[in-house]
Amino acid sequence: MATKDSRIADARLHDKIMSADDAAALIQPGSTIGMSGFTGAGYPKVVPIALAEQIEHAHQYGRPFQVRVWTGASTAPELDGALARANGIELRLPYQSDPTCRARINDGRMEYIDMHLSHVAQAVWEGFLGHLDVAVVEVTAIRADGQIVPSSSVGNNKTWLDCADKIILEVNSWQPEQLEGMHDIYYGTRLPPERKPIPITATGDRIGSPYFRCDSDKIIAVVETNAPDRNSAFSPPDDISRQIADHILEFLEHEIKKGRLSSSLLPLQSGVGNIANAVMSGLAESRFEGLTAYTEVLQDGMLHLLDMGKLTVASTTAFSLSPTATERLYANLEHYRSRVILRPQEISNHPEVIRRLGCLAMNGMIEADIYGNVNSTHLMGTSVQNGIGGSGDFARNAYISFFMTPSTAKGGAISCIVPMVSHVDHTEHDVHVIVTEYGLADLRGLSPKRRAEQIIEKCAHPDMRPALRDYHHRAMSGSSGKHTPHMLDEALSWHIGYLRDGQMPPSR
Ligand code: 0RQ
Repeated sequence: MATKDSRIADARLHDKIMSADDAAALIQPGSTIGMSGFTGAGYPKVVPIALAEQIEHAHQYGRPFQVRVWTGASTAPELDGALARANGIELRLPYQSDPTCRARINDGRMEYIDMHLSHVAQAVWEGFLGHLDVAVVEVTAIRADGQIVPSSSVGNNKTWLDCADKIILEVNSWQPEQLEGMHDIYYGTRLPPERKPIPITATGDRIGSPYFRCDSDKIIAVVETNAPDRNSAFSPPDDISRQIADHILEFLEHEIKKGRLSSSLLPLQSGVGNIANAVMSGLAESRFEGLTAYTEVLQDGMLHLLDMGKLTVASTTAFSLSPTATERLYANLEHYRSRVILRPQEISNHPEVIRRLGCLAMNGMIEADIYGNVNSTHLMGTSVQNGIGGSGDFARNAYISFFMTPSTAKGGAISCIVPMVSHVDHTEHDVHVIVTEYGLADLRGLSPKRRAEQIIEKCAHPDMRPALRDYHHRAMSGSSGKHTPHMLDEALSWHIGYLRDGQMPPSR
């Protein structure tokens, strides 16, 4: 039964309110589950843990029990961590950043499909991913008319609610009721050939409803919770992040001088992590005004820009805030409601909209090669770190696409600028600007050989430059093709050298 202060106003659901254990018991082994959750926001807090316990219990009695888990993006230890530790995940998509999942994927015990985040909903509708059995979705409230107030992330929840056979809702009273009205759930997407233009022409446009629709007959369980999102604190920008941010700000000033940008820039997209957050801090100290953001995660730095009034509006699919920033946001939701829009990830990351608005896309990377190909996902070519996330949605369609990294990793043992990346996520065609603490290489309008000169001289660590110059020089004379000169037998020897001897570049 609903309690006095229940957020479940739809009386039809009152006899479906139950404990997490009872709800999890309704999930069958082998199910495909669409769960809410995007960068630690809006994920179900208790049903996945209860499910993990039931899986462990089944395994103790020798009964096989695994599920396939689809989400918006990364989640939290209570979801990915708990299910992975129980050996409960057969397949995971489209993005994760959980250490236990990562270990299991990389030792071959878990299947992982690493997808562009904008592709997921359409792939489900098209049937490429198979049948969706159950949706487990955190929500803020259920209205008397059955419409649902979404939570702190939207992700793929609209698609899960529409496509799943059965639905389990977690109604989390930790999420403030004042979130109501912030979301913009667009129900106009269609599959080809019925597809129509998405009518967003400015970052702040609202084109949908504040609520999810949901067939209440499909709801098999409603679980009441009161638990915080996983909010991790950001470390204050270190010197390297600050230097990277400074190079980007200087570049933006240069673009304004050239008349290619105005002082309100273009809608900003900023990826996950401390470097992206440092760039936002740099923007706070800059002279730029009237900024907007069309992005997929709203981090602390962007909230600060909103507070200062420098950022006028932010469109996102999820919050990814520290505990203190969450407190600030949740204490002032009336103020932020007209300035923040939460959209489904198929819209926040939609190539059509990103191209139309002309976003400035800023994403982290693991390594770039001298010709500008970028690896965002793989360590040493074979182990996945997180996934491509939304970086590809934005990079290919941005007005300017930036990729940022410290020049070296592992205490200087690994160069993040290499002759040939060990895995390609973003090709040379999608990468406009590469930035490290040493400088910024503007690759627009340059042929491969000219790009190599810029990347080596501006971005590589000075200790790594002689070996990179030497490689490029020898490749220019020894390569069979002179358009993108490579010594193919040597191209990946940097990585091989590190794997073998723990150092790169290879000693010659
Ligand atoms: O390993 O922790 O074992 O030391 O890689 O490196 O420096 O902590 O990475 O947090 O800045 O994230 C690309 C992963 C960078 C991120 C990536 C090792 C390094 C460490 C991680 P250890 P850092 P950051 C919006 C957009 C794709 C998704 C995306 C990412 C580990 O930005 O996931 O952009 N991007 N989404 O030591 C070998 C190298 C290395 C290396 C670093 N060259 N070789 N190892 N490492 N460089 C958000 C969403 O889509 C949700």
